[in-house]
Amino acid sequence: MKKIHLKLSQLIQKTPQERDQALWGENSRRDFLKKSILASLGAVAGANYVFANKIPEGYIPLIFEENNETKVPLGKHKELVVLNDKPWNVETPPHLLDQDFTSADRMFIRNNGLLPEVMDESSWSLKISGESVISEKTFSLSDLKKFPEVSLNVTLECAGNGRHEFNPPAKGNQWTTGAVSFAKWTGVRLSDVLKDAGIKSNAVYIGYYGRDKHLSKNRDKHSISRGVPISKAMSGNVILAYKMNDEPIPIFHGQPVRLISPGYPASASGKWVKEIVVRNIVHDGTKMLTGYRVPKEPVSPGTKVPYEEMKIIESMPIKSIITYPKTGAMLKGRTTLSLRGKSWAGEQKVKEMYISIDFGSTWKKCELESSKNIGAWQNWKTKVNFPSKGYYEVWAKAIDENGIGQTMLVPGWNPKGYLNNACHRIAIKVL
Ligand SMILES: Nc1nc2c(c(=O)[nH]1)N[C@H]1C(S)=C(S)[C@@H](COP(=O)(O)O)O[C@H]1N2
Ligand SMILES: [Mo]
Repeated sequence: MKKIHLKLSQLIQKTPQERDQALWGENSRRDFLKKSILASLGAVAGANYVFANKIPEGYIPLIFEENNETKVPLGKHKELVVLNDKPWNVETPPHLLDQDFTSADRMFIRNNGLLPEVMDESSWSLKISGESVISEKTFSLSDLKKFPEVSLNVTLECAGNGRHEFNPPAKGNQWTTGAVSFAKWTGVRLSDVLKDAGIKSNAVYIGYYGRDKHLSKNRDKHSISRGVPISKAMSGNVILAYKMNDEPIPIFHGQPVRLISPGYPASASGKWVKEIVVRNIVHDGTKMLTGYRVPKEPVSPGTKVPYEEMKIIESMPIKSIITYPKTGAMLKGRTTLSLRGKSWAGEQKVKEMYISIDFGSTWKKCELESSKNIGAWQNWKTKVNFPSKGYYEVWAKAIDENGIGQTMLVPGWNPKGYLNNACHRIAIKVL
């Protein structure tokens, strides 16, 4: 279980040493948590845990979690959370994702290298090359715009979203829930462009190269170069986008052209793209072999797994978030609350959405919007009635069209901490 920072001043009058001893001492941790949390409910929450008897053994109510405060990059919403500024890695608190489409100022940033300079659109070009292309070809932006224009509503989620919960911890950005966005992306189908250059029958994968620089500033090194299987590339739902939410793409998100691979880890959606290679092998660009893979078979936490025993992550798993209200909301003088949020399921659709206010004992079905297109998130909403004053948590759970649902707590451990699709939870107090 991850290390919890209790807000001591609000909890019990102990020194930090005594607290650490109590939390991490050999035999007493679980007992301590259970007893002290339940015993000090009044003091901390200022209210009763109405479903205290339903709280799973060892579960730590959200009210004990800490926030951090940081500076955000230019143009970004001040409530975004900066995990790293070299390279920029910035996440979005769930309540800021309540919009229909995530606005540019709220969109999370995941950079592996250094931000490139803003490019003059008239000098931008895209090269199509690789062993499995019939004739290498270069397209200007106006050449590209001659292909039919398409728009897709796409959820982009970093495969490492939720990594902070894995134990033993995985190296890398400690994303909580905020490495996800939803935007309308407009551009042309990658398949139209590839057909124009001509694809050999031995093509198995495509890979992208972007204009961002490697952290070492070595011009021959790429910070990341990933891709998708040729079947996905040719499916018509992978696009070369030049607009985001009907505007030119902002520099942080790939100006002027970005690949969009709906349903896949967002790392397959290359930003600042300058070249697409059509490969006769599974693309072996930077972070294809070593990153974005999970064990083929479940492993016990902490196991070292060689990359050959792992598989490349393709469609992302079922997931959901509560975007309204914000965690910590207080209800004064009423016991009903409208809740809403988003759910998505990689290349699948979300079939059902549920919430629980009693730590997962009972689940209430929510109203769920149908999917706009492959890779789009679906809005959900519901109303809940809280039986009395006190502290509650709302847990949200989505189920995909194959009947696969989210786990309540962290799912299968993997060395790099990918694919944590545990239920999102928020704290509510009814006063
Ligand atoms: N060229 C390039 N493309 C990239 C990246 C990058 O570092 N360089 N990061 C990838 C990863 S890991 C993610 S999660 C998404 C993040 O997209 P965003 O920053 O627009 O939210 O971009 C992907 N595309
Ligand atoms: Mo990512």
